[in-house]
Formats: sequence, C-alpha cells, structure tokens
Amino acid sequence: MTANSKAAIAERLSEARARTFELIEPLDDEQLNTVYSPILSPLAWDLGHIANFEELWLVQTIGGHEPLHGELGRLYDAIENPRRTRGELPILRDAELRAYLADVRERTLEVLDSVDLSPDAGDPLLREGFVYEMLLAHELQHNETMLQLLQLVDGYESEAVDAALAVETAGEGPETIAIAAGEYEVGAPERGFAYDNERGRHGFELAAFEIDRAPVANAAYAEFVAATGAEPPLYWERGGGEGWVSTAMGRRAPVDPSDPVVHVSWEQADAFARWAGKRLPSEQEWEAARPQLQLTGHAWEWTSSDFLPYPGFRAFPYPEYSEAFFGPEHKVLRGSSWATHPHVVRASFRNWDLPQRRQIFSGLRCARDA
Ligand code: AVJ
Ligand code: FE
Repeated sequence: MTANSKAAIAERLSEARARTFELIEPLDDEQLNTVYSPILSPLAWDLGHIANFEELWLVQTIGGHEPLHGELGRLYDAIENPRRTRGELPILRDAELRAYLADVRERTLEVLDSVDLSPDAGDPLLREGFVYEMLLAHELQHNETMLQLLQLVDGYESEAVDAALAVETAGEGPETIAIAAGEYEVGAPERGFAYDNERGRHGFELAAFEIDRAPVANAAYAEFVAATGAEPPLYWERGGGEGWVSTAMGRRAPVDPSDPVVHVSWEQADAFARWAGKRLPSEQEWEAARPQLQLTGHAWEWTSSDFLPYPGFRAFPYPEYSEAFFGPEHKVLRGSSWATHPHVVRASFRNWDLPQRRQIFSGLRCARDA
C-alpha cells in the first residue's frame, strides 16, 4: 500500500478526532465528569475509552508496545464496567485525559508509518487496513453514544449537531412496498470493512411481505398513545392542549407530527405495530427491502430479530464486540440516526440493544405478511 493511503488513514483518524473534540468543545471538565444518567457513561469515560481502544489495537497489538498507563485499560473495559459504575471509577480526567488522547495518537501515527497494509498483508488485522477502519468506526460510534448524553445537557449547542439534525422529508411514493417471496442475500460482502456479526453474506428465504416505505411518524405514534394510554416516547411531555413537546439539550419544542418517532423502546415499537394491525419487520426483511425504503436517517429502526450470529460466524478480531451480546435478550436495530456518522452506515450494519432501552435514537417501521 502506498504512502498516500497511509496519509489518507491518518487524515481520517484526525477528522474523527476533530469531530469528537467538536462535540465536547462547549463543555467544561466538570460536565465531562458528570453522571447525567445511570444508563449513560460520563463523557470522560467515553473519551478515555476511545483513546484506550486505540492504544490497545493500534499501539499495543499492531505496534507491539507496552501500554502507557499499565492496567488502566481495565477501567475502560465496557463489559467489566457497566455504565452505572463508570462515574466512580478512577479513570483519567481533565488535563491527564487530554494528554492521554494526544500521547496515544502520537504513537499510533508512528506505528502506522511502519506497517504493511497491502491486500496480501499476512496479518488479517492489517489486510486492507481493517484495524484502522475498525478504530474509525469505533470512535464515530462512540460519538453517537456521546450524543445520547449530550442531549441531556441543558443549553448544549454544537455546529456538529445542528447540521446533523436536519431530517429528510418524506418523498413521494407508495405507502407500502411489496416484496415477493424468495431467497435474498443478506450480510456484508467479502471485500470492504464490516464487523464480524455482518458476515458471512448468505442467502435467506423470505415469505412474501409488505413493508411501509416510511418509518412511523410522531403523529401516528401520538394517536397510538391517545388510543391505548401507552407510554409516550422518552423526553415527550404534554404541551398544553392536544399537543406534545419534547425536550433536548434543555430546549422544549413542539413535536413535529411528520418527523419519524424517536426514543421508543422495542417493547413500545412492537406494541405500536400490533396496534396498527402490523408487525415489526425481521432484520432480513429490512435488509432485503432496503433499496426501496425511504431512509430518512433520523432514527434507528427496531426489528423483530434477536441479535444472533449468522451461519458460519467467527469472532474477529475480539469476541466482546459481538459474540458477548448474542442471544434473545438483545434486539437488532437497522438503519441509522441523525447522530450516526455516514461512515458507520451500511446496508448490512447491525445495531442492537435491550428491548426496554429508549435513550438510543430508536424508532420503527411496520411490516405485514402479504
Ligand atoms: C453496536 C452500539 C451496540 O455501544 O455497545 C462501541 C458499539 N462496541 N464499543 C455499543 C460499540 C464497542 C455497540 N453498539
Ligand atoms: Fe467501545
């Protein structure tokens, strides 16, 4: 691989970091250390974790170097440290945290200089720059987690966010898309970056079904709440009169009836779909129909599917990304939200969470048997 593509990797790493810093720029150190919610990490933890993940893979694993802070990495292990405990951990903070981010990056760039990224590089971590793509995706995915918290910060404003908030409005088209029975290919193709849980690409037999072209909008969800007494989405409150207001970043605004609904749990999404005489699509149905769907990029969409391995799954490069979460207790979401960086968005990308969670930017789309 040429020096040029290494320069391109360095440039992209630096762009991702610039976005991370832009997101936290309006906050002071105290805010970075504040626990705003028991189910969300303080931002200082995300920042240290981003740097520690980089150190682990790009400096220790690829470069063969010793860690800068000994056993520090244990504090940033997401499985060892559930979110509700992260506020009390002796993690790096303030100037030390910033220095760690910078020191790791300096070493990363030194190592990058010396590695072989050619398509036939012996180490599968390096082949086609896999480990660098993974690092980029990881930081950008944590940016989304950070935004779940940033919207709890009163008065928070960021240029990085205002641009992203724009919702694509519903284009013209049929209300539902009919998909014929047949075998459809799902999963990530051989080439190009993807997580282990997206491989291997395989045929999947689907019965004929219909799927809504657009995700469920706030107006329809409000009707469901009014008709059934179901809980409203997280952050909604009665706005006086008939309407709802939602609060983000300390700002209350009327809920826009035509925007896709966001901040609903899988349980609520499933209940909505049944109430509407429909059901959630499976993740395979979602992927098969995807080129024909209206993808507003506003909210992730819950599917009916449990997060399970595809046939022939092999954990790579570490079992704690996917394998540790496989099972019926996690449900798959597809698509992307306004907080998702485009680099993370792929037809085969599988997101997941617990069915009761709604702090994530989650909505839904309905389907039905044909
Ligand atoms: C894919 C969003 C469920 O945040 O738990 C970040 C992404 N994995 N660091 C998560 C992830 C490791 C993951 N999700
Ligand atoms: Fe992570």
